[in-house]
Amino acid sequence: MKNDILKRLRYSLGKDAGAASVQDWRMALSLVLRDQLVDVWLDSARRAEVNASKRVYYLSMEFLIGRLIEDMISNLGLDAAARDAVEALGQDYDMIVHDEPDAALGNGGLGRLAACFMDSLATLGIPAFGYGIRYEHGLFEQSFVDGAQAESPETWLSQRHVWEFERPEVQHRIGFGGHVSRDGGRATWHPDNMVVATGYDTPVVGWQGEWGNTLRLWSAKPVNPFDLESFNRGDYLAASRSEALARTISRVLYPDDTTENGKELRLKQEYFFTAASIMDLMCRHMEEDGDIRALPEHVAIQLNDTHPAIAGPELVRLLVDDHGLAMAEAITLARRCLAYTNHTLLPEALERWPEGLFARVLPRHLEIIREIEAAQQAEFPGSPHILEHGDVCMGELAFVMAHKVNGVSALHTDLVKKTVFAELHRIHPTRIVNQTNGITPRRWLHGCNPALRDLITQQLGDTWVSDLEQLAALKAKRSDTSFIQAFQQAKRSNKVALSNWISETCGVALDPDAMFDVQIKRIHEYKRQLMNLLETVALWNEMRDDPDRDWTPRVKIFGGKAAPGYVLAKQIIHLINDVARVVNADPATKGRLRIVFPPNYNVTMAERLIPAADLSEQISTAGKEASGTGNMKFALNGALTIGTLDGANVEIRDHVGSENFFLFGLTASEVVDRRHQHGFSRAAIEASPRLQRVLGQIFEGRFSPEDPHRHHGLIGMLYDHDHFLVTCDFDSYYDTQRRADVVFQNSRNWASMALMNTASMGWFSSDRTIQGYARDIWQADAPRSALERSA
Ligand code: F58
Repeated sequence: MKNDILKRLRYSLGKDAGAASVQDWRMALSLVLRDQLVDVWLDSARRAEVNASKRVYYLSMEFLIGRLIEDMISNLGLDAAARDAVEALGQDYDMIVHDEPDAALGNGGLGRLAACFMDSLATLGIPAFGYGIRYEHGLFEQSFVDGAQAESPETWLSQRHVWEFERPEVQHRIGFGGHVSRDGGRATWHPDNMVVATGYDTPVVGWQGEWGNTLRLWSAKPVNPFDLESFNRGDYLAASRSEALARTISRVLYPDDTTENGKELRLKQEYFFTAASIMDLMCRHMEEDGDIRALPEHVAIQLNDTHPAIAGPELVRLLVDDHGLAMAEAITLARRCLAYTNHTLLPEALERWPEGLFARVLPRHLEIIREIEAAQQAEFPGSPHILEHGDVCMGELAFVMAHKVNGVSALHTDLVKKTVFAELHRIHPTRIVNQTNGITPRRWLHGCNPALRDLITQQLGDTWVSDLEQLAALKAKRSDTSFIQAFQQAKRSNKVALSNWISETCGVALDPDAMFDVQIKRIHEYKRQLMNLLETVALWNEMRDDPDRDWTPRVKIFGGKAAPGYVLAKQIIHLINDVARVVNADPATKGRLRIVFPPNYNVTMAERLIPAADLSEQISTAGKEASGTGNMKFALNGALTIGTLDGANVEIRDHVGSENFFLFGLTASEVVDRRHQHGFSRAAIEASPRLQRVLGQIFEGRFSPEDPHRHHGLIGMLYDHDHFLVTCDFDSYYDTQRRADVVFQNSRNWASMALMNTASMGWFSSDRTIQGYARDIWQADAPRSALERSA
């Protein structure tokens, strides 16, 4: 390996060892690893073709993959070899693997889920392609300027992305706009604008390197590189206009996880990657099989939310306009290939496009949507409309064009049936199914938590990594003193490492024996970071009032980005930073309370924070968080959860036991009832002197003396429009936190509760989730050996 690295350094990067930077060493090592992936990857592709296997196509606007180097090393079982080789070359191994920038091609849970699914598909040996966009700029970088969020562009591609293979020969022309002509019954779309989608392939090799799938990301290029005539005239801007326009499509990840704005570009991005993917898989099918009517036997297309919902009309368009099928047959055939995952009930996040915009950008698709609508109404009169109030409703479109629709946790699926798709569910009672989310244990335990991984492997051997339910055997160790001590020791070493990192990056010293209480996720009103902060201020007050009490020392850790246009979320960030500044400077609570908010939360930061957490904050308003997946990562790594009965928290609590979970707050149905009570938030505030005091302090500028009015908007909102019931759940949350304080003081008992969490989380492996999709939705089997291994 050492020689291979030197060879790559010299012949692929053109450097000699004396002149190589950390980045050069990292790239040389990565290229050596990539070479080792290629054989299994190509072999897997060949086996899928020879066996005419059904392939899964996972269409997602987002793949939040983070760094790949450590995944690749450990999936290939090369941890020791890679370290030895790099050290033999006199280089710092940890520095080199930490040099890789995060591929942040996603906003949050939905994108990270797609990445976990790619890992599980490969580990289970299910032939699959992930299809998405190769954004030039991923999720923006966050910094804090005087406590306020500032955004700057992310530039992951400024260094070469070493894992990918550019495929200049894989190209599809994608049209926009124009008009539709008719010749007899046959329609032809004449777009007035074209771009080319070019594929870039990243191999995704599963655990122990037995199977490899492809993540194919599309980049937009112009049809003609530039306009030579304008160039020769000296008009250089005009010469490159078409190139700039084409490239805009894959330029930036849409950074808003609240509303669907930036309309036209976003719609074009969605159509761009969906059409390229559908054309790509159709070409593959026609080459391999040749019978278009056999498509559903060979193809399962999963739509990750409605973002690729245009896949339905696009598939129908190709079947009718290019392959000559009748409309009714095309719709039925397309439906047999398609399935749709819903990730949200929030009305503002359900996509609707103005018909006028659609007519302008995708005129033929709008006609086809009208036909789909007519067919649905003819068969099921009174069915909810796809075209409504001048909008194209993408949720209804995705539902009608899918043979299965799934929610992402038991509670969420139940609410999907009762709310957003109640009427469609009545008409199609077997279409909605549940597939509770999961997380890959390779990254979220084996990779990120070596201390705990080694302890578990000492006990169980290493087969748990691809069969996570084996962790249940650890339950027997809950009263085993020496095992519990080792378990505590693993957590403590992670907390020491995190403390060192926080001291370097934030300049705040932490006590590793304090309770590390962590809330990391996108900043959103429904996720209630604000409630966590109000509770922190209340705790600070009480510590100051009663300094002699035996307080449990706490470190409150926040992490997360706010969508740039989401004003309230940005105000919450500012308030957290303002409170942190005052509390951290207070000698009265020194050593007992600390607040840290490291900027630019991303996958890599999650990998540092999660193994070091004692308490996991999963405190969304019940009924609002579809599932959550961070909640699973924390529990798997031995944190206790403080949480509401929301999303997958419900199932986590069922698995780990109610005695090992700090439950508080209103239930989803109580939330609905409470909202109907006039003046509910003022009543809740009046009933809570503790909360009144905190709100008063913030309102008076106690934490922002330089700008005392800064947080008036937020506090006013709590009095008058507390849509997410922060005020109603506050007291119950505060009391539950104090109960957690008491439990934490008995560290042995806390550790055995934490162990019960780790030991009970096997079911939340994304391997289980993917097996559920394969069985209930895709009818796609893994080759025997992979299934046996995971059984
Ligand atoms: C998340 N959705 C859910 N959307 O909020 C979370 O509960 C769930 O666990 C996760 O999906 C996986 O199922 C989410 O992350 C987005 O980020 C969208 C990005 C594009 C705009 C609309 C929101």
